[in-house]
Amino acid sequence: MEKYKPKKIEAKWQKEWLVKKIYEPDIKKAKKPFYNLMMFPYPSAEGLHIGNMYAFVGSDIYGRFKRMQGKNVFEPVGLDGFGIHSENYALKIGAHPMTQAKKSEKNFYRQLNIIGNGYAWNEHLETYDSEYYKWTEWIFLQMFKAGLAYRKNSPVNWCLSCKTVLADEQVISGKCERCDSEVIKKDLEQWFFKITKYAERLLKDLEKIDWSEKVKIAQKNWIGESTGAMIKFQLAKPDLASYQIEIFTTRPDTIFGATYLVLAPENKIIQDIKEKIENWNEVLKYINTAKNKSLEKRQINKEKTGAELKGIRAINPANNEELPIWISDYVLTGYGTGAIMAVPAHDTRDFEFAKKFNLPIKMVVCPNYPKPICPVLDEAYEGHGHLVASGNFTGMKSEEAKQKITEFLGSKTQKNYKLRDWLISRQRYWGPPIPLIFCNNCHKKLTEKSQITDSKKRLHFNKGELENPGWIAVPENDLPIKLPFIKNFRPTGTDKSPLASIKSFYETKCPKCGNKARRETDVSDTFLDSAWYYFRYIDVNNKKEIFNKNTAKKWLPVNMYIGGAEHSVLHLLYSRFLTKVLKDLKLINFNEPFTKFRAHGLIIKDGAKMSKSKGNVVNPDKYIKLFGADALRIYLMFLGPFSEGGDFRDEGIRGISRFLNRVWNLKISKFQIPNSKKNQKSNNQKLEKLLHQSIKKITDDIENLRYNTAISQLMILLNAFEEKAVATIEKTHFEIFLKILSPFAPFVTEELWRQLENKKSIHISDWPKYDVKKIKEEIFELVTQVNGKLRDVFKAPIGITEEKAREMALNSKKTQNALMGKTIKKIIFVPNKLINIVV
Ligand code: ANZ
Ligand code: ZN
Repeated sequence: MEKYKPKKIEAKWQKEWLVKKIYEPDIKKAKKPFYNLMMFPYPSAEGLHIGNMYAFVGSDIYGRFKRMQGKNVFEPVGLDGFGIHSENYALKIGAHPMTQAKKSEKNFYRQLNIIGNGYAWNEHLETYDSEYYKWTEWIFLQMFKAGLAYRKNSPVNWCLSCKTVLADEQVISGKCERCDSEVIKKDLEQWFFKITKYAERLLKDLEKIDWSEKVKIAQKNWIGESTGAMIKFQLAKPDLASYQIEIFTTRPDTIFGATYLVLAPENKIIQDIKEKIENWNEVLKYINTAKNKSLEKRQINKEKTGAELKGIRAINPANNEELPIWISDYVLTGYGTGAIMAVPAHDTRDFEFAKKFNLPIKMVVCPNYPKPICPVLDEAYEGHGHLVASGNFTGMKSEEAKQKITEFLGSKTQKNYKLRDWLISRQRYWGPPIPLIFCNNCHKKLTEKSQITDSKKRLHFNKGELENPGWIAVPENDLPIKLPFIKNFRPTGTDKSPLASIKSFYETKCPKCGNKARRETDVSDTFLDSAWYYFRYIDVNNKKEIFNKNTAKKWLPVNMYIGGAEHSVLHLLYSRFLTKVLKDLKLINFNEPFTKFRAHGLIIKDGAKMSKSKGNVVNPDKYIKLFGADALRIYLMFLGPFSEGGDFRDEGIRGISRFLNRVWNLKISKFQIPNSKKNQKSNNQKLEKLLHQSIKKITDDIENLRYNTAISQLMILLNAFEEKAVATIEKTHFEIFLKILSPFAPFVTEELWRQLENKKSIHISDWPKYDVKKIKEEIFELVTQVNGKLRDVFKAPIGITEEKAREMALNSKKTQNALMGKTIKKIIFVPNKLINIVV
């Protein structure tokens, strides 16, 4: 008999599976569709490392399991090869991203084949393929037409190393999500998607989806809903009386304790009233230093800084007191109104600021009412209590006063969100062009008053065009706007993409009026590519539409989505947003893209997360060559619970390889055909019981992604098969064993299964069911009687001795009560049934 040679059998089955297309569901006709998806990878030519493989294999095991349970599993794969990540890699190795992409793709797909995952290769897709990005552009157009894409000048995040703007979600603790370099603020005009319009829905619908809790919490915090009021403070100078400063507060109940206002340095009103600011030079200086600090830096910065707007005062609408106005970078632009009323007695940040600049601190919420002896504050009291020194509201509970004071000021309670709009344009080369054109002529028409109404009618401007005068949508028939091959693709470091110097690209005609016009030369953020790919997988060859509606109805939303938790507020939020937009565009009939999401753990190597930037990457190829993909798969899944990851130390793989060798040899040494039940009945019974217990446990474990414990059960089962007492193994038993091992080790199980003369692949066979009768624990209910009358019942092991049974019976309170004051005459014991005490 042959030895176990993983290399040989793995190559053989890889080929065979591709030819027989056993992992291709019938997309149109499938009766029990199950969309099993792994988060979109963005590999470079360095390819898959063990950490990536860990995630992919974990997702695949689940898919294989569902397939065997009778579902038509769709497990597509592709790659996100557009974007800064791939472009940076090309820059690093001195290649062109367009040629590099093809190399990376080839290597990546090769690796995906050898790890043994059951992919539906017919539906692969790559984001840099113009057949794909045509639809990414199309989505941009729909957003624009629906008024969900707009251009705005504002301070934005700028990565010094990537030389492009970044969305807020891409700035992690003040650093670039991609390259870890410092992010500063720049004033630029950029394209944004109105994700804030969906804040409430994004928050509410979290309740309806089955996702890892930590991811839901991260999204909730990022969306950051708070309830409060907008309150207007009039400026005090008679000639400034037409100016108002609007603030957002979650604590309107504390308004009588406001002792000054603070504006974000960027707040527009400062520029409007600068003539009246007596110390303008000092204020301007402060504004300029604040400008370049990233948002995170401002918040991390403990030492409060600021400048007073001298000569200007605001009137507190609650008591008409005049308050000084300051600017400080602890107030953020883009949140609320970019202005606050400072209540130092009840807000820690205000307290620190007041202490530093010697501003009054006035306590208005007292925790120990009705004895309004307010404690002397050495820190802000942020809790609730009763109002003091608050005019007519004095004595009222602060929670109640929130509503009452809001009404009294003629304002309304409202919700506010931390979430900001998605900055979508990038000053880079390697991405889908933004399908818009700027036309000077149309700009004029839409801004010169006399012409507006007339042109609007004549030229049928859409919502986006009306809201962004001069910007014209590319006609859908002209898509895709192909990204040209250009030699100098390096980021320029200015606010322009390298495409801005390619005349043949940007020179064009206005689709509305035919005049000379200029294409947008920024490209869109990669996160747009990956926010919708799961819609395209189901219909990759559709030339006419983004996807077929009926096919989408059948397959979506994704049933099981597995991926990294680091995308909690990036990819996972953008995808939810885009799905809601597609719903509103009536392309789909559901609100959430991923019904179930589970975050996988991370693979640690030498104490750090395995990643290219950490330089601790392990390439799976070497291990696959040595031990086979099956061994590596099991080794990885055995490291710990899938949701927690584990520490990669390669010593363990040998052990797993031995395990697979034992499985292989088992067949040789103990296999018996045909099914004969004559010998060793009791041993086989024991084995059968363990087998059925294992089916139950492993079914349950896989469903809950506890792959590590499923594997230990398989090991226990193998030990039992190998026991000396078991001389032979029944075919059906061994087949069951192979089936429950197959999601973990698809190759070796397929080989052994076929050697048993099965014609069809094990991977499309039925998942075994366990027999409840066979796993019943060997216990019975011991009935306890006194004079033939039932007094108590115990669970006892079958075969319990009379002595033990007697002890149990006599220890029972109920029996003791019945025996009270009586003498025992005799005890009758019926094995495995009852014990009767005669008195
Ligand atoms: C007065 C007040 C009194 C406040 C008090 C708090 C406690 P959330 O939404 O939970 O983060 N705030 C409002 N806009 C701000 C901005 N742009 N930058 C920095 N801080 C801002 O908290 C909202 C509270 O944060 C608001 O309520 C405001 O301070 C501050 F005893 O107003 B509060
Ligand atoms: Zn025009």
